[in-house]
Amino acid sequence: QEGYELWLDYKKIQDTTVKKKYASFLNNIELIGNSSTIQAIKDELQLARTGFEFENSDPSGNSKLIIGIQSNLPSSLKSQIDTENLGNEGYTITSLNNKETIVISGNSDVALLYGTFGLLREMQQKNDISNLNIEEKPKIQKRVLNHWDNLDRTVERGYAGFSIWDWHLLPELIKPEYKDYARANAAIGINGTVLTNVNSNALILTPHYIEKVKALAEVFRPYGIQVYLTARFSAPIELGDLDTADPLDEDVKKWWKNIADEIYSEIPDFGGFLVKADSEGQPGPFQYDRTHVDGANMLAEAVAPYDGIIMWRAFVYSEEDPDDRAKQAYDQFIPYDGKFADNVLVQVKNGAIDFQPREPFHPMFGAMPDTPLMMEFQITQEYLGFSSHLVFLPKLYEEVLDEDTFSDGENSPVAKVIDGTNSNKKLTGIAGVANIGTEKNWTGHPFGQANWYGFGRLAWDPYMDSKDIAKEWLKINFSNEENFVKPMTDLLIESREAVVNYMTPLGLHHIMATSHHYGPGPWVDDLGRPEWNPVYYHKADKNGIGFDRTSSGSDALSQYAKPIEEKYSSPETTPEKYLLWFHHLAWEYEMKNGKTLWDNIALHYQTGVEQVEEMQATWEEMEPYVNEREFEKTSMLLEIQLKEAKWWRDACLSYFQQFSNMELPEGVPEPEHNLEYYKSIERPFAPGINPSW
Ligand code: BDP
Repeated sequence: QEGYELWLDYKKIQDTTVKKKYASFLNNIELIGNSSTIQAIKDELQLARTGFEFENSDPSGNSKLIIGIQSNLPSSLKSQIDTENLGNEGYTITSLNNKETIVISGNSDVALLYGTFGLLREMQQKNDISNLNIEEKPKIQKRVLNHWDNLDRTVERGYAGFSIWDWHLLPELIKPEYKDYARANAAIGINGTVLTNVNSNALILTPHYIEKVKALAEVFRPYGIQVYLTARFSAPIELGDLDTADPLDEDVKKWWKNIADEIYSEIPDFGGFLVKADSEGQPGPFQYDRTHVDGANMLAEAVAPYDGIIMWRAFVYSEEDPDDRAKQAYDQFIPYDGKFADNVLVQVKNGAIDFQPREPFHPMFGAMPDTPLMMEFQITQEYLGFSSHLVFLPKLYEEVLDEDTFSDGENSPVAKVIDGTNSNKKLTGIAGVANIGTEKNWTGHPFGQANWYGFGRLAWDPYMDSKDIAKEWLKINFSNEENFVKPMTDLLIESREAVVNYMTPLGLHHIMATSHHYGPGPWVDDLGRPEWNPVYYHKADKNGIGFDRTSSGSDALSQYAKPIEEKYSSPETTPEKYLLWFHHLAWEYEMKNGKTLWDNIALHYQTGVEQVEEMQATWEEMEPYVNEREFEKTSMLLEIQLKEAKWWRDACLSYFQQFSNMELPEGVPEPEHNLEYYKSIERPFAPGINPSW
């Protein structure tokens, strides 16, 4: 009822024919092997049988489900199952023996677990399983959640309660949530989790905490999930008795090696470290006149003997650098292409500013052919209405993954950069900043779960269609009836464009209110650093609006490949969705539909509001398919979303209108209040704020 089960809610199967068919396999299972992962498979199948209510169905007929790694299969089956190219995690699900046998196979027990979840997913969607021939293999190696969880259990930019890691009671108390978290992640192919905030606390590296981390790692291990931690660069000073954290200092190197030795002696499959250095006040190598490469490679050396990796973040922008913030990460990192150690991934946010409702892809993708780049998406909705707005993020992720970087000629989408296709990268990765907390349903908004789910699915296969993901999730979670799935798929897909429209249409960005980033604040101009202020990003004045990133402006455009640079250098050929990201244009500028820029901005805001109204109308019809609590909760949340979409529209249009001095076009209502009113709205409490900005 509360949504705690996530996508592992094995609901009773009503249709008797379907039920009989599925039960005939699940009631006659041969599971080959003996490990904690095999036990996990067994447990999961039992949960499914109970949930589906198969227990009392006859195991009639000769149907059988066989699960085993290829080399362990009975010889009659072995020759029929080819797992040679599946790597360690890929699996096959095959119907054999006149379709009376289903075989799940692969090369490791974890592959079998993935295959089992694969089969259960088919059943949850009530798909036909009579002739299966599924072959799946993840396209990206490190598929990782990033928790921005602090040791005091607050969650930076977390809107679903407190951290699920109960540090106080670990390692003695192992909450059932830990295992359920692992199951949910394994079911969508996530194989790593960074437990702590990128703005990190060195204490996590002390034996006291490592013992707790170890306890979690033990719960996750059977599910193929590795644990990672964030490493605070200044830890040798804070925890050791060193007076420097200089990455080239021998004592510092030794200190980190010791830490690695200690961690690995407790957690042999520890994944490695995620590091935010020299960014937003976090310590890093710069203080010692060293580079990102010096810092990353020093840590990489410490974990290399154990196959550990370093995920070094590229989210950097400097106070001293007056240049366009969007350019800075590229400028800082490009010179180091090819210089990072083999076990370093450079982790890059999807866009060059910061997790906006829409950004063009980060120009680093495609510009570092000799460095493995890891994608960082945000699942928690920092800039997209927290856990109160329904926004289906896989649509956003897909847009980024599909964008052509032209790095290796045409058809070099971001997906090919991060999955290694374009340059045969040995190490590949993708991260999602989690939206998980202690709320009963994990994510607060019932539809927040779809974003966690969708992130996992795309991490496994970055070429998946977001529409298919939406359908899958809707069927598993609610109902597979066409009258539900069809309109709700449209709703999910459209929800992303709705939020862009009512918050930041036509390439506008970062005009959210101060520090908490909730609600509109295009007028804010008094924050400590210029690039923290919305006015820096929209640059509205009486001559027009938008950030000129062409050669007549900051020239950030030149960081992209030539075909993009050429196309976007003129507003006429720039995709309108990115117009004001790259151009500063007059309010009267005529757009493709023959209307002025001002009219288009206003109409987009209005469309955003109308889209939320449509979402509401659709949802009203869905009552028969959804449990009462989730129905009610989502209805109330949509009401909030509508109110706030109007708030965004009215506040932004009142503000921009002072500069445009133009009337609102037909169809856009006058704001209910004056600008002063919108400016005066304060949020007395907003969760997840880093107190430092
Ligand atoms: C920004 C957040 C801030 C994070 C930072 C980061 O506002 O809380 O610490 O990104 O990614 O989006 O490091």
